[in-house]
Amino acid sequence: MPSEQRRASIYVCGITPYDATHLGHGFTYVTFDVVNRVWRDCGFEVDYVQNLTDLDDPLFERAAATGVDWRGLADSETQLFRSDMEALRVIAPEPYLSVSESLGRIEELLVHLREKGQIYQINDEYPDWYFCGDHQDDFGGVSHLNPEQMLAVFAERGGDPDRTGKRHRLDALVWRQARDGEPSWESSLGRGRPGWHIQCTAIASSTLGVPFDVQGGGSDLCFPHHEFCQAQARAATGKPLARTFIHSAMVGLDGSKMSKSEGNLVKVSQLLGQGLDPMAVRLALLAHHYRSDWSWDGKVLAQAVNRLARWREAAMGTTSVDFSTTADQVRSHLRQDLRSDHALETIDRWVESSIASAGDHAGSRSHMIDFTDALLGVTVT
Ligand code: 5CA
Ligand code: ZN
Repeated sequence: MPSEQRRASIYVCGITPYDATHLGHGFTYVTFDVVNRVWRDCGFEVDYVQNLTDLDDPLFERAAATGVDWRGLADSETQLFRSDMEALRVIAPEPYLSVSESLGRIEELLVHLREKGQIYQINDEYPDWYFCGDHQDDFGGVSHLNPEQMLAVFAERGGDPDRTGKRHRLDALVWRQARDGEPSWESSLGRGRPGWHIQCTAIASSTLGVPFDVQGGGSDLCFPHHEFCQAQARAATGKPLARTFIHSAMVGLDGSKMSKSEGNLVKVSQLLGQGLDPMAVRLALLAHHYRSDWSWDGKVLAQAVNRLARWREAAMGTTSVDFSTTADQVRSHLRQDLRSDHALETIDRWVESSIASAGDHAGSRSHMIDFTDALLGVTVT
């Protein structure tokens, strides 16, 4: 729970813009949008920051493979992401900072870490910089993995445990020296570009201060990404980056994780392009608890379309059923464990009894409309 009265802060890891927003991203950002809405409903002023990973290998590789300019690819995918989020009624983070406009913040943090002896340069043809930190102290506090598990996951998720010249196999790249044909920038660590984890550490700590309340993202970011963000901030400031980490579950398709690299995507823009109501997509996402992995299929969508139609019917009709008790129950489901699935079922019960009992409780109808709009981001009018 937020520690400062009336103010809460959250940093959610943003997209790498090389392909369109899929339902897995949609689930993650709608989940944190509900966190934002629930906090606001509790009376907090919310500081919500998000990054855009517009400098990273997968983006450069996709641009090279398809023969397009990486900047153009990043810009057009970012535009599409923003319009998808708007359609899904996700409240926009502020600031929303790209890595390319945050190079100064990243360099400042790296210079500080260098002064403290927390990063070192490899002695070979490409003298890249690595974060060594203190691997005994608190490392593992985010992911709770043992060293063996860490090594395995590190290799799977972009790490380079076997790079020669590293002091420790888990040390993370923080500044990659320029290679021919790769985009690079001048800096006091040499010409190059930042590694992944340090990007988020720098953007989050410089905008929100440390420690802030929550760092969020999908569960695939727990290790190594969030573990390293936490370790780097601690090495730089002596304080944790975030007090709490929240990870949303993975959305799959046909039994495997939906991911750009696997290519098994259901894109938000595709569904909307087929004429699907964005509120049905939002309801389909909200029907799942944020900590349980789930798979997208036709049934999930059909249920959401049907649910939206029932909610709209109730919102447009007359009712004799008071909404206040329903509102209290929904609040409590959301505040306790972000049980959006139970919240929707609670509203379903009001909707069905409302449709079954026409009356003249007009205040209750408008209460329901405003409430679902504010707390769940679902418009039913
Ligand atoms: N740019 C980094 C974070 S700094 C990144 O992970 N980008 S991403 O485009 O791959 O993912 C964007 C967000 O969506 C991340 O929070 C990620 O954890 C989440 N995400 C990715 N795939 C899924 C999925 N299948 N289900 C749920 N969330 C997902
Ligand atoms: Zn991140």
